[in-house]
Amino acid sequence: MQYNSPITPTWCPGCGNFVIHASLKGALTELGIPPHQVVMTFDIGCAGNGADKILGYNFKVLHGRAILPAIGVKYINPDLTVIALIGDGGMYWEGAAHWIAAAQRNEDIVVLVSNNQIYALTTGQTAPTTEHNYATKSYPYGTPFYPLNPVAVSIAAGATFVARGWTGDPAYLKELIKAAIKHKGFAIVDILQNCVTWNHLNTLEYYRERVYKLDEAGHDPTDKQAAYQRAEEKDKVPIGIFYHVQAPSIYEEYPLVKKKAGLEVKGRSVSKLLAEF
Ligand SMILES: Cc1ncc(C[n+]2csc(CCOP(=O)(O)OP(=O)(O)O)c2C)c(N)n1
Ligand code: SF4
Ligand SMILES: [Mg+2]
Repeated sequence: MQYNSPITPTWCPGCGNFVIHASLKGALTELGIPPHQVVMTFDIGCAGNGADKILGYNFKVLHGRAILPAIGVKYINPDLTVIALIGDGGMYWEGAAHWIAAAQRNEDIVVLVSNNQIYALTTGQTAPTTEHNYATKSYPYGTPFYPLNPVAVSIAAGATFVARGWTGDPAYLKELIKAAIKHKGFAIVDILQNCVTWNHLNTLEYYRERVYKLDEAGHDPTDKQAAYQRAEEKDKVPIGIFYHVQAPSIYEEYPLVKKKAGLEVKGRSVSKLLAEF
């Protein structure tokens, strides 16, 4: 496959990140997008360690900051496919302000969240999506608060494409990623990712008993209230596209933003600055 990297992954055997990368490679390949037209920004953490495991113009950034360079790249070259890959800790806590702002502004990027419901690389601390009462390194007597709902918050913030995937169904995940890439505007796929080392509650078996597909349940992704109701379900876990509408991106609303960001920096041409650099 043209996206395969020669670097051997260091993830634990059975880690859901293998599935996410396989689904992403399949999605890009089936959409006919070559690696040189893709820029991927990787956060810190096990998810972030995928930066050299898939070909593309990839780079790693500080924890919680993967969205910012993605937006910058898209401003300068809107023809590129720009994808930020982030863990649940980096996205929903350290990077939460960037997540909300990018959704509000309908920035034209794709965000894929490896949501293993734990801080994995730092050996198993409570994350924003950790289940109530689950005992972790940081809360050994059980996580005292309730998990954040990434789908509901993304919709409320203004995201125009909001989906949930699961590493137990790679083919379905690939289709969700393809739909996110094709979407014009802010697209987020919260991916329930099994972490075999630090999350012994939300396993593949746990979700296998609970997941169902929204498109097979007659869900209308243009219905915002229905999307919220599905997002709030607890006993069953819907996967698929919760919310999908077309809305102007920040470029279409404010063409001057694109012109200024893409062509000039304080009155000087970007190409001239780059030549000097
Ligand atoms: C600003 C900052 N805070 C904390 C850390 C330490 N740190 C490194 S990886 C990590 C956990 C990341 O968890 P998550 O984003 O969920 O990714 P995962 O490892 O679970 O894939 C943390 C807290 C850091 N590198 N930078
Ligand atoms: S600790 Fe968890 S998330 Fe990290 S590589 Fe291992 S299984 Fe994957
Ligand atoms: Mg995590």
